Amino acid sequence: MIELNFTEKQTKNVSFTCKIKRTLHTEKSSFQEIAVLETIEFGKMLVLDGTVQTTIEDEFVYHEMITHVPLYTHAEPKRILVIGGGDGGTIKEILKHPTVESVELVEIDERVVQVSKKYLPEISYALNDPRVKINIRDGIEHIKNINTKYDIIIIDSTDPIGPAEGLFTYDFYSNINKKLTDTGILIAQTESPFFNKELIKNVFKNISSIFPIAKLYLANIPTYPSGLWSFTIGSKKYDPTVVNISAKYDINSKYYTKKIHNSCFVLPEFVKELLI
Ligand code: AG3
Repeated sequence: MIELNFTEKQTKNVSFTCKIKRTLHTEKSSFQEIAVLETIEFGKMLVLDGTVQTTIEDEFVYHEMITHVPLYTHAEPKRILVIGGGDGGTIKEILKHPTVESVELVEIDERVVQVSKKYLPEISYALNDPRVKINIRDGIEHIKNINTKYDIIIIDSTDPIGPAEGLFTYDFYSNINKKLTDTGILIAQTESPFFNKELIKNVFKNISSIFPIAKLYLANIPTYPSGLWSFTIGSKKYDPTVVNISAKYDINSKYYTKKIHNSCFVLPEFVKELLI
């Protein structure tokens, strides 16, 4: 029997391999190499430039955690902007919140949206919701040029190499700060505390120098490098660790719970050390 495998080289010295049934799609867009694979353990998997973005089996951890922590922290999230996230997984979680009136997705690569719509409807279905506006544009340019303000801005980016590099910079966060309302919240995916220590340190330093409240939280995502993943919040008013969420509406989720909202901010010592 022929055995097919996909391998992501997570670092120079560590690789992640999983057995696949077949390749559903590959192409080279103007920005990156896009692939959809059918894996045995994780179901369909979206791969950009050789790195795992999301899979049917574990997408819920990342998409719930990048969304529900900031949206439950805010008293009344109405207008949301997602930068990146062309697969639509974050959008599907945002729309579970009854206060949300509009969501804008700013994705640089139109092909990621189209491929996700075609091959990953389980994740991308909410992209067709009437509350969602899709803008195919560079997030950095968008943030500089818009006149609207948002309650929450979510940076659902790829790794800080290639098209997403500029999405991890001081200037970008500071421009985002200007496009948030007075009670606004920024949330960014910030990689692995095992493999991206310098990045986490820098991002946290930058976000804490721009926002009065900065916090980092963790979740377990099996298909991402090291499995332990971080998210960083910058908030103008609401502190995600003290807000009383127990009184709030309930939503359907598989990873996020109100208890996890509080516990995800409890950090191991080696992670805490990155934040000083
Ligand atoms: N964005 C974060 C993916 C980072 C994974 N890194 C890696 N495999 N080296 C996910 C986008 C999902 N909407």
